[in-house]
Amino acid sequence: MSEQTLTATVDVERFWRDGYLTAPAIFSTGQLEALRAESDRLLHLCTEQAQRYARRIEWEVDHLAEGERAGMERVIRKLEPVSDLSPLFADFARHRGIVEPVSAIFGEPVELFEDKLNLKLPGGSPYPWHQDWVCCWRAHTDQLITCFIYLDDADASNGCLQVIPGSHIGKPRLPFKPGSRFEIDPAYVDTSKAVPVPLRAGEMIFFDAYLLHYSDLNRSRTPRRAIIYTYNPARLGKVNEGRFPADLSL
Ligand SMILES: O=C(O)CCC(=O)C(=O)O
Repeated sequence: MSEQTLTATVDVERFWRDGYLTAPAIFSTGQLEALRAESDRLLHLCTEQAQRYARRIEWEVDHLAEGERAGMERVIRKLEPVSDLSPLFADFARHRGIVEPVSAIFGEPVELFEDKLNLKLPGGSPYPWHQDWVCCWRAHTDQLITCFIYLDDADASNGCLQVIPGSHIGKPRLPFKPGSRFEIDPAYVDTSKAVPVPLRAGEMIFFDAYLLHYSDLNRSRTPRRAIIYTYNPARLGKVNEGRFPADLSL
């Protein structure tokens, strides 16, 4: 695909109006299979050597309601970061089909800020309504755009992303639910405006760091894996290099 074709398909105005934008798959079937195999490899590696990779692992049991934990004791919810463990995921973070739309939205070149692999295997936990900058990135710039690339078909049954269009406008810093440092107070979330964004494997959603988003429990028998890359304008530099943990040697 030529550079012109890639950037021409990006509706920048719509992104800034709605706070998100979906995009067609950029990978071949073979590439998508390679990404799923790489996800399986990392999952196996980190499950087998959970102590060593402890700093990268979020466990499902720490995020599921009590009645939903049976059988999920050793299931990984998220691995973060992965680009230093996986040359393949590091390479895809630089893929033109991802970097160019993000650059088109910012209007300038971009640098990778964060990368993670969200597994959401069957029975996988919800992500309550949150804003990424407010919960997680306050120590950094808020000029951040995330690209979520599904490795599996995602719909309401396996917990596709849901968003509230326009909720990023004005960069609101909504208050947390009492007792949480992640979830936004439900009084500030108009769920009647929520829009599920079902996508096929390989398709992508780009979104702003203030956009309210959510995903439900995976109630299906199929995984809903996603590789997630976040970018900042390159002129700010590599602002989050400290995210790579020293793995424990046992
Ligand atoms: O994987 C998901 O469904 C949501 C992920 C998300 O919002 C996050 O990691 O901040």
